[in-house]
Amino acid sequence: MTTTITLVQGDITHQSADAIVNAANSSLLGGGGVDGAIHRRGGPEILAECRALRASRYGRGLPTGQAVATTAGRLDARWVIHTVGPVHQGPGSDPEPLASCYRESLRVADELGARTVAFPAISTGVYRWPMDDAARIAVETVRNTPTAVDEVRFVLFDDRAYEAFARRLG
Ligand code: AR6
Repeated sequence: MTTTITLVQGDITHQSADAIVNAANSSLLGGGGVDGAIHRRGGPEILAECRALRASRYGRGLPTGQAVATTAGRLDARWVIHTVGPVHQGPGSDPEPLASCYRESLRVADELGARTVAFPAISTGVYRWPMDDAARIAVETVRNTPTAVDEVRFVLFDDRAYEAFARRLG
């Protein structure tokens, strides 16, 4: 089974996919950036499920590098997979937690039976991960993770992000 990696520039909340990945924070209760956009456009059903997950499984929050799914409310998707990226700590930051976000999101996607998965550039906004390095980690990790997902689509918000990912894909 081969996974095709595609690139799109735009707003991930306008994508049609089986699963849309959210660059969340460990509270799972929303925030700014792509997280805010997903909750705004997806509607209150997503937040209600996140609250239920907090109450049942993640009383201390979802740890960095892990992923969990909810339904997708009004988005054109079946599921939102929430993952918590690491905050960049400066030069020499450990790439492993960011790689883990991609691996764990794909693991959850496989559990759900999702065949198309849209990812934003996790950690490259509020969490300040340098775009080129984040693109390298994202592309390498997806290429090296065995999965039944047919299409991994990176949805990049601006030119700079799109170009960084395009360079990595080659
Ligand atoms: N579609 C696609 N990409 C987007 C969109 C969108 N609608 N909006 C922003 N981006 P960020 P993080 C890009 O800050 O760095 C939140 O408050 C953006 O340009 O959304 O992982 C959470 O609650 C950037 O390249 O996520 C957390 O507290 C990328 O998405 C914290 O921010 C990620 O930027 C997570 O920070």
